[in-house]
Amino acid sequence: MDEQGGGPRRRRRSDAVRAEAPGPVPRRPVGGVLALLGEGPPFGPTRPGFWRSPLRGPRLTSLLGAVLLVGVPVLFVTGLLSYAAYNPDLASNDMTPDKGVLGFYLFPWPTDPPWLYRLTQGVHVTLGITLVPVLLAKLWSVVPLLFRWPPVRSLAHALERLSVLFLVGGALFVFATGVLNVQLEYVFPGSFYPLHFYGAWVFVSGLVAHVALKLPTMVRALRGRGPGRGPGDASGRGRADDGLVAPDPAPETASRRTLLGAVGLGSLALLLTTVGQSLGGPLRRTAVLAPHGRLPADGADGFPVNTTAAYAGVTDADTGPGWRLTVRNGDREVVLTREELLALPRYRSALPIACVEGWSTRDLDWEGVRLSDLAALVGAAGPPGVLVESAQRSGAFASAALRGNQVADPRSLLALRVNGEDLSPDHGYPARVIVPANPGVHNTKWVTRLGFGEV
Ligand SMILES: Nc1nc2c(c(=O)[nH]1)N[C@H]1C(S)=C(S)[C@@H](COP(=O)(O)O)O[C@H]1N2
Ligand SMILES: [Mo]
Repeated sequence: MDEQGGGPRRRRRSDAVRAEAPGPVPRRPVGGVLALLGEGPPFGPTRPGFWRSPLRGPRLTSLLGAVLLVGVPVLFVTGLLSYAAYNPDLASNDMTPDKGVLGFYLFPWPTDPPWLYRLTQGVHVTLGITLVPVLLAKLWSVVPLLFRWPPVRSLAHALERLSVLFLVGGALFVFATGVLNVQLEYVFPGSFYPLHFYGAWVFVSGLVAHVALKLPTMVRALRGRGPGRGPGDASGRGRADDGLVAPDPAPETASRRTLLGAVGLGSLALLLTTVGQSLGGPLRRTAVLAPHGRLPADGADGFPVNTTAAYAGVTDADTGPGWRLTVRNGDREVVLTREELLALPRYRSALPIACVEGWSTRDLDWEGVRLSDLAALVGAAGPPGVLVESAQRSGAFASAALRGNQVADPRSLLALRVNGEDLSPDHGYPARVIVPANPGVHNTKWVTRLGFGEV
């Protein structure tokens, strides 16, 4: 390895200063601090000779970048849609009260098509997990730039590096929080939603700046012209002046094609061990990397359980014969037993459950009382939105607000039965909400109270 690093350059600079010594004290050029940094001694990974993989170069980086350039916008859009699906402008649903202008695009989440959230969130989680190897390979391909000396060469360069900080920091943060949320529960200080939401905006603003700066280089490298494949460089590794190509490469032990193949295989493996949680059926068992999207050991009602009654602190006393449903609209209040609910007109809806974690079910056969009928029971015309409360005493999922269009949809039920049987305790017995296209988390289980107009 090149132990001399930037030695000669440093010597030359001090010579220049000495030559001027007899005259007036030399003024540093614009950006004295920047110049000072430039005189720092390259050491360790800041030496150009430190990074020696012959695979790095504009073409590898551009190929990986192109994949991310297609994938990340899909992740961003489906992520924003997921946020909109929570109807956060209903105050009781808002997990990011400081979102400010970042909520500019919010719109009332529709109930059609009923599989909408199943699709958008399935794509979001599956694609995010699948892209992890591509992201890591992309970061590996540019890591020498992180240590390039001098760290800052000009104001423009400083701004570019700041955008890269947003980009890389944001990307690592968003991917890490996303994966952790799917794999574990409640590992976050506060809530996952604001972290992931704000992180995504930081990531994407860095990405926009980065693409604006790098797109021409990427296109040139992919077309096989420019620094990507200069004359006399049939390898496509590019000329050594872009900071990606090792000036002193180690002997090649694997080709760039092998590296790309390994990344692709890694992504494929992640895809195949994740996507079953969204496709369901026999494939659900293949979702070994999606712990919550698999069937519980007892196979309760044949579909996954998000939170068990025990975990939610809901006891038999809460849901036994003493259970009552309170339906309220202003001063009007009706209290019903489960028998009285069962005696109301009952309807059936074929609807899936689709969790923010990406898992979802086929259409299940729900049976229960229409939310719009319960609104009418207490004279709530419109109908207005409703605040749904459960027997669960704490936690963000103990209650959720639904919008008027969700209450009005004739397929929206306070479900009492599923797939021909009474709800199991873990699926929300005695009564739970099911609304088309609703994120799973708002299909509240163990419902005890419906407050119409209280959103
Ligand atoms: N009261 C209450 N309702 C809840 C939850 C909860 O934790 N508490 N989890 C929600 C989430 S995140 C999902 S995905 C669905 C899952 O429904 P299931 O467990 O019946 O499959 O229930 C929702 N209803
Ligand atoms: Mo969920």
